Amino acid sequence: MSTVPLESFLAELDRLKADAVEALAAAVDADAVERARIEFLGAKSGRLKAIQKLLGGLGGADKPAGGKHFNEAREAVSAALEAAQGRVAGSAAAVEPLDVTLPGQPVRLGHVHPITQTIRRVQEIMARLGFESVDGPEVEDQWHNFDALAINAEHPARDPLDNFYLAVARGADPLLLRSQTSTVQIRVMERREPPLRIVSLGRVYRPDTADATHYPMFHQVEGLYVEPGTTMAHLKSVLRQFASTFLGGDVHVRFRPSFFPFTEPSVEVDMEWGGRWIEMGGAGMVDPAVLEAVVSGFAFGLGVERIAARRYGVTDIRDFYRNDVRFLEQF
Ligand code: FA5
Repeated sequence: MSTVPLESFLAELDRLKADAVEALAAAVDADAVERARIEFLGAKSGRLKAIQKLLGGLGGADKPAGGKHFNEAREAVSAALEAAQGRVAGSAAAVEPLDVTLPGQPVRLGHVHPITQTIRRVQEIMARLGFESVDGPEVEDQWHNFDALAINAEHPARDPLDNFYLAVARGADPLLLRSQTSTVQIRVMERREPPLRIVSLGRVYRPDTADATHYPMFHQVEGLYVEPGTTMAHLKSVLRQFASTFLGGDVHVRFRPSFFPFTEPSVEVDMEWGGRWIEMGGAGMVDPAVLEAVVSGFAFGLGVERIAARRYGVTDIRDFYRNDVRFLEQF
């Protein structure tokens, strides 16, 4: 029996391996993979079978090396076959036709957050009372948040521990997250002449510890009314009309003497709630020093979370910000 040289046996094996891997990689469907399987791994006339027959013709000393290479080649071709089978099975699933007559997956719709609902409702009620909605920036300079409101340099309300000051370039005037919406009173009066009837609703920030009636970020509704002949009676009348429309029924509104540097006289505005009085905001006649004009006006600033809590019977304003869908879904 003629001896088969090891080199030509290995070359034959390499060619077969390369052809098989190429054919299997190119196979686009299950039929093509099956044809390649028969060609290379077929039990009767597969090319691997033909090479296996040559093994017997190798010289005795070459047989172990030849057998080892043969086994490796067979494993490589089998692995390529498995990969190709997996690939065409996957693509068969992917092209499975879509049944457009099946019922759709319902999309879960969210809805407007109760605080946003409150803001929109307040704007609507105040618009009917003739108040136009305006906006102001949340990042403020000290002039608009303090100085222009007669909160002078020594005033404790400016304390770094009571405000969120922002880091700015050395030497520049520090900016801060506004601590009240009264800033918007100033911004409006800088641009416009009386008569004025505006409301501004937006976020304000204070490093307060969160509890049932406090949160470090909350919203205020600021009102400003400037017109000759305005009195505290107008202020109370507007707040009462607002409160009874927003909260429904005959809500009791109480004024308590207080102090704000930019109003004179100043009051705290309380509303009755289940037999208790809750502070909803501050108000007063705009101080002539702030108005810089011989015209009278009033201003007020109420906490939006507090009036929303009162309206919806929520006992802890932190619930508005816990993002618990079971809570939010109720509104
Ligand atoms: C002011 O902020 C004044 N700018 C209000 C004002 C406007 C007075 C116009 C005069 C004229 P005060 O700090 O009291 O006032 O805050 C007003 C309201 O904001 C409070 O009554 C309360 O309802 C709400 N509030 C204050 N701090 C918080 C807080 N941490 N969380 C939730 N609500 C708050």
